[in-house]
Amino acid sequence: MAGRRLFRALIMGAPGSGKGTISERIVSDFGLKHLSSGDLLRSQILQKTDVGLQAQKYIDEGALVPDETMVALISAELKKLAEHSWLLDGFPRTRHQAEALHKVQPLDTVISLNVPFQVIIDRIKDRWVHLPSGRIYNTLFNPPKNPVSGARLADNDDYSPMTSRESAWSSGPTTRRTRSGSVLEVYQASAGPVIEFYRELGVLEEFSGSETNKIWPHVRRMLQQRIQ
Ligand code: G5P
Repeated sequence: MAGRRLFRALIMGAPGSGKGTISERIVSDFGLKHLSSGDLLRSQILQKTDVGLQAQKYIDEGALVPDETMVALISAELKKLAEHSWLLDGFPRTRHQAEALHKVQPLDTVISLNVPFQVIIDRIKDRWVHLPSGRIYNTLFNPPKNPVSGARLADNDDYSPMTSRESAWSSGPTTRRTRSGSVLEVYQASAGPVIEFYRELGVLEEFSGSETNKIWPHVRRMLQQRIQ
């Protein structure tokens, strides 16, 4: 639309902090295009592309996919969204990624979610993955819309509890140094420099809390003031 100012935002937060959930609400209320690095990777994995096969190994180990791969993947997608306002979810995750993005597209706002790790560990105990699509559900907070003909998730072959990560997390990242526990530690190590980068640029907005429904109104209010 001629004369319309485009708005470019990022949402970041630890795995399980509610980025995806809040992104859905932002997209619904403000009409931004949503680009999730995790969704993109899952799609590549399902299609068994070279990028997908490479990414699978890192994700299985709870590690970050290499910066070069991520920058190339996201840059290609952003080119398709050149005429749109958008919300990035999960990228950039390292300072290198943030600097690469900043060179081609500075951000207007960075939403950083601070949810205590113990809350995340507790919440993901109820998490299930729908194997054919890779979609993730929470039996308490966000159950599937079509609950597989009344069957319990545990009885349905399509669903799997996210035990590889969650059950290990439930013992706490500091008490059991498993691949799973390290996912939160990996986030903590890589996110600090990214947060600092955006704080220095003056675009960082931090939101702390334990419940998405309580964090969301604050995010919404901030965006209402920013998006015209
Ligand atoms: P992703 O896909 O970016 P994560 O692990 O960072 O994955 P995830 O797991 O999707 O992020 P989220 O989006 O922060 O979590 O949170 P969510 O899905 O909205 O909510 C988590 C769960 O809690 C859901 O079940 C939800 O219903 C529930 N929930 C939300 N709010 C509440 C609440 O208030 N109460 C309760 N009880 N429940 C709630 O990345 C996956 C992997 O891809 C690679 C990495 O290996 C990464 O681990 N990757 C990258 N690697 C390098 N660079 C990048 N830029 C990369 N991006 C992805």
